[in-house]
Amino acid sequence: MLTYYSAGESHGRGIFCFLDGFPAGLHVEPEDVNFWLGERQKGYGRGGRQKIERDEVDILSGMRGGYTLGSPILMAVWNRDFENWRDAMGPWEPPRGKGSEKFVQPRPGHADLSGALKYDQDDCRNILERASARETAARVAAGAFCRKLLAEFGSGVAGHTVRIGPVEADTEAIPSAEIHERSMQSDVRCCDPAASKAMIEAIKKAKHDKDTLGGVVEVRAWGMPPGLGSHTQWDRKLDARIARAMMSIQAVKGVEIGIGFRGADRPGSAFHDEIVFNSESAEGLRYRHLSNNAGGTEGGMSTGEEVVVRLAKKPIATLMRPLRTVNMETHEPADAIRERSDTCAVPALAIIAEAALAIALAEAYIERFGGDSVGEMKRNFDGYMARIAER
Ligand code: EPS
Repeated sequence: MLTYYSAGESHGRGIFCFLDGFPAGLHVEPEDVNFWLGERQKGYGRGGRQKIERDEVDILSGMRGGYTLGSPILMAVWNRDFENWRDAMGPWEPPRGKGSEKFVQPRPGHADLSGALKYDQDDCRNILERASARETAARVAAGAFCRKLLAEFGSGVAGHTVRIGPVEADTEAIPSAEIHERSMQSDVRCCDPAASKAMIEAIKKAKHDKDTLGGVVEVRAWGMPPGLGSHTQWDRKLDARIARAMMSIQAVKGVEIGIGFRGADRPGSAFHDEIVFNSESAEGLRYRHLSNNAGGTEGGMSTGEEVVVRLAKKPIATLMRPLRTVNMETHEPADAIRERSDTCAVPALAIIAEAALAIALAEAYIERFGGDSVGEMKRNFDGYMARIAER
C-alpha cells in the first residue's frame, strides 16, 4: 500500500517526506518535483517568507539513476530560513534569539490552544512550528511522484482558484485541459481574467485593512478507468479517501465532490447523471454519463468521468490586527501576537490540492493494479481495460 508521511518544523532544518509502497521503474527528473515546489510558493498575497525560500527536492533514498527502486523514497526540502532561526530551533541548546521568547497567548484560529493543552506546553511555538502550512511542501513533493505515475496511465490533475474572499470566478464551463495553461497566467491561479483582477484587489484591500482572506479552489482529475476504490467497505471508498486527503490540508474547512452542497436542493431528476452507451467511443469507455454532477464517483468508485473536488479554505489565522485571546499564565484577556505571515494563500492551495488528489488516486491505482513495478501495473491495467471494452 502507498503510504505517505511528513516530518519537519516550519523554521527547523527542513520539511521531510517519506513515500513508501511506490512502484519501481518510474523515471523521475529533479524538475518533475521542483517545478511543482516552485509553483506552490507562488501566488499574490504571500508574505516575506517566500522571498527567502527557494524550495528544491533533495532525494535521500529510493531512487537510482533517475528511476524509482520500489524502496521507500525519502525526500528533504531544506529550509533556508533555518539559518535565521538556528538559535531558536536547534535540537540541543536552550532556545535563544529570534522566536525563542516564550509566549502563552494562543492565537485564535491556529492549533496553539488545543496543542498547548494536549501536549502540555507553555510555548505555543512548540505547536505552531509543526502545525504550519510549510508542511504542504512535503505533500507537493509526494504528489509530484504520484502525478508522474498517473501520467503513465493517461491520467492527469489540474487545480485552480474559483473564489477569493467575496470574488467568485466564472469557470464552470472551462475544459479541464485548459486549466493548467490558463491558471498559470494568473497571479492568483484563476482562469477567469476579470475575476483574477478583482481577487488581487480584494487581497490588497484585506492587507490594507490588516485582515486576511480565504477562498475556494477546484481540482479535477481525468483519464481514470471506472472502478477505482470500492463500495464494499467504508475505508476503501474513493470519495472518502479523497475527502480525507483534502481535509487534512492546513486551513481546509470544507470539501465538496461534484456539485456537492450546491446540489442538495435539487430533486433527484435534476441531480443524477443519466447513462448512455456509445459503441464507437474512441476513449475505450463505452458507458458514459450525460452529466457529471456526481463528480466522478458513485458508490465509492470512480465512474470514468472526471473527478471534480472543491475545497473551502478559511482565511489565514495570523492577523496584523490582533484578535482577542487569553494569556495562559495570567488568564487575563490579551491580544494575539502579530508576526510575519501571508494575507492569502488560496493560490498555493490549488497546487497542494492537485498533489493531494494525485496521491489519493495513485494509491487507488496501486491497490487496483498491483504496485511492485510500473510494468506490472501496466499489464494489469491493460487487461482490465480490455475486459471493460468487451462489456
Ligand atoms: C505559515 C506562516 C508563514 C507562511 C508559511 C505558513 O511562514 P512564516 O511564519 O515563516 O512567515 O509563509 O508558509 C510557508 C513557509 C510555505 O512555504 O508555505 C503558517 O503559520 O502556517
